[in-house]
Amino acid sequence: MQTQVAIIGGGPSGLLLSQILHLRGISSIVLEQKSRNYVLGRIRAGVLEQGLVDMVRAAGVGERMDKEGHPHSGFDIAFHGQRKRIDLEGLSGGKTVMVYGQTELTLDLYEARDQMGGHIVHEAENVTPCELETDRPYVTYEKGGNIYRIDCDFIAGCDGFHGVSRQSIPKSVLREYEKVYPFGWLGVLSKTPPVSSELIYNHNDRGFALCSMRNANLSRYYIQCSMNERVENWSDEQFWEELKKRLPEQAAQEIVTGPSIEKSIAPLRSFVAEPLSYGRLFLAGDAGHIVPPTGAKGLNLAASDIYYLSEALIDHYKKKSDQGLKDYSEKALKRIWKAMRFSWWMTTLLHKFPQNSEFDNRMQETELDYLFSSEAAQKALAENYVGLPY
Ligand code: RFL
Ligand code: PHB
Repeated sequence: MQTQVAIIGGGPSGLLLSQILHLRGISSIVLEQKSRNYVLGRIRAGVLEQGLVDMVRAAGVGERMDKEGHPHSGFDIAFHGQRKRIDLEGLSGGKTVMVYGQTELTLDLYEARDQMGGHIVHEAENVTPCELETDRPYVTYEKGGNIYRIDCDFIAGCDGFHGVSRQSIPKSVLREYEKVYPFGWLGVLSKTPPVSSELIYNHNDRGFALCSMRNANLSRYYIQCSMNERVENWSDEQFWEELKKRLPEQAAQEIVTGPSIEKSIAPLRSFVAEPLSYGRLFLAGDAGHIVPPTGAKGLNLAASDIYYLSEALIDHYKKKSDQGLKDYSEKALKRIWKAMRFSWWMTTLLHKFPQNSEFDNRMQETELDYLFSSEAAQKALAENYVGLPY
């Protein structure tokens, strides 16, 4: 087979890239290791920055998001019996975020690609990017016992943290930065009305908790748990009981609980690979970097990578300019490191760190106290939460 851009990974990064390129007349084939149902069964992000919302609309897939998504103009932080609203809109000069599930966005992208005759191969095994250093790279994969080859001009590595793309860059070229946090998040999705119309980030001596939502009758809650925790050890009752202990009194009293429809544990990690390009391979999204979910930045960073990469590819094909491709890694990494910093800061601010000294704990409390009392500090938070400019 032949295409202009071979895209490895059919998550939000790969699908969004494929859709944007299609609208500019650039062909692509998406290779996804899992089935479509498996991809659509993963419950992940829920908060979209304005930049991503704009991209989704420009890509012609914003209709359902605009109908069913919920713009949020603020969120709460609770700690030691206090609850402070961060007025995102007021503090950021009018910007808001959109609550719309990554699962829904991925479904919308699949449907758009189907309608436009997009070529997506599911259950593609042993995907291997080859000849990256040459100007005729190709990708091989296996399906149904056969081996296939796709010749292309470029390869986009959109295959997430565990994908093959990053591993194809020689160790001598790749530099990796990593911080693994000594805890995870246990998340529950339930068909219950959210406890609050806006998100609540809770700092508590028993550990962090987050109240989020997908819609008026679908709630998403998370509690910080130990790294070695197993999801089987948590009944729904135990989850709700622990969550209530970490919420402000009023929220604990008002929360509506019910059976979980999904329950999973996610480890918390910060990770950056440099550079994000090697020859004709370009990494985007979780393939190149991971943030802990506390700042709601993972999917949004994937979107800004796709913004820079799609512009660069469009310049290559339409303006015969390769400057964007040359600059891609450096440009994307500038924004990535800032989101890394913000996600690390939010994580450090709000979680219970088992190894912390009494001094460390007082610093954390003082940081929260300062945030609650300083508009300048809240402004910095809001500016980052709604998303730095592309
Ligand atoms: P994905 O979504 O991991 O998709 C990669 C795809 O590549 C496939 N793949 C392969 N395909 C072919 N060959 C191979 N060898 C392959 N290896 C892997 C995989 O099957 C998969 O389909 O990466 P992508 O597209 O870069 O998207 C990134 C986002 O998924 C991720 O950053 C966010 O979900 C992170 N995240 C959040 N981000 C936000 O912006 N806001 C949030 O509110 C937010 N909340 C979250 C989150 C992530 C979480 N978890 C579970 C880690 C909450 C949680 C709990
Ligand atoms: C979510 O709704 O899944 C969510 C929201 C905000 C975060 C992380 C996850 O910071």
